[in-house]
Amino acid sequence: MYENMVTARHYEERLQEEYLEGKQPAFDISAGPIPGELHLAAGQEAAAAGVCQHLRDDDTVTAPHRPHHVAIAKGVDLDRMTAEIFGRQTGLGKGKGGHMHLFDPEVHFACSGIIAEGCPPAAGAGLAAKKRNEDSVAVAYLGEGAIDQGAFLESLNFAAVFDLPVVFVIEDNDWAISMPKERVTDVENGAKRADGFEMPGVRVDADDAVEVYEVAGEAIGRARDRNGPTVIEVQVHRRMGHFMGDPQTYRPEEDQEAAAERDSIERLEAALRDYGVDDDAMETIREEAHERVEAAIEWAKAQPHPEPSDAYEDMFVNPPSGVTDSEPDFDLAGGDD
Ligand SMILES: Cc1ncc(C[n+]2csc(CCOP(=O)(O)OP(=O)(O)O)c2C)c(N)n1
Ligand SMILES: [Mg+2]
Repeated sequence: MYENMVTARHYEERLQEEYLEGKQPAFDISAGPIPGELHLAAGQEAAAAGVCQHLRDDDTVTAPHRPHHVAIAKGVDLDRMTAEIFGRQTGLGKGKGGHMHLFDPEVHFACSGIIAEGCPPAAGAGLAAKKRNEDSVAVAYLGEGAIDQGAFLESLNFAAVFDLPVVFVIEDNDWAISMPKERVTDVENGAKRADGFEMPGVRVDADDAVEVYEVAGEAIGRARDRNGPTVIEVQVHRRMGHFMGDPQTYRPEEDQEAAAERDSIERLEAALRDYGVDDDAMETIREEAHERVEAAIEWAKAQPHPEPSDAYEDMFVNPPSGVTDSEPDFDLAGGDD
């Protein structure tokens, strides 16, 4: 868990540096080696590491727009994920999806920029496992800002009715962009959403990886043993803005300071010391994590960009009604239409 958490934290620190290159001084979001938005999850690593530690490659994980810590904990290929974030041809999605759309079929991982969108596919993966008589499970991650979404509530119902092996993990970082959760949600404890579907709902009040690990172990064990779904909510802390470049003018300074003080990585380090792990061993893990991150970034940046014509590959096209088998005829040089 420590290895995953420090890898994710360092990865994001490095992405931040790369992201800002060329974007200043006026913050041109399309400039630099990582074009587009970038949502960082620093401060949320415990929710990823504590849950994914229990998972196998054939277990499914879906994540939202803030996916790096979860992808790393699930074992997504770091090189190809990084190439995707840098928009390169050898990226997981051939450089077309960017950081919110990472898909790694090898380890059954997907994420999406549409919030709560991962819930129905996770329920689908749970249904598939049940029908195939396999003991794999599915985990859907979502933010506290997504718990009023229909996709989440319908997935809870579906998973409950069919007793599916699904665990819903809410990362409560108190904010949905600039919206504090108390202004939009009637419950303080999002795990209570489970009550309406007669499934267990557990909240982990501190972003404590060990506690998350214990709670998740029980939920995933239940799912694997065919005893149905669970909701887990973990209190995490958003150390950064909603996305890179967010000036956070809406956020009280005390809140930002509190998030910076409660560091789940330091908390785990203290726990590891109590378990008898010495600082040198942790330092070695950190050094190895840093090397892995540097190697992934270096590899990704040396990869080719997609060709402009690649934009027309791998697309779903809805033909106009009445047209069923015509081949699209695109003229890249700028033809008649
Ligand atoms: C269905 C949908 N509505 C609105 C948005 C725009 N949007 C992107 S992130 C976000 C807030 C998400 O907050 P939360 O779920 O708490 O996740 P966090 O950003 O805090 O990790 C919103 C409203 C979206 N992506 N999808
Ligand atoms: Mg949130």
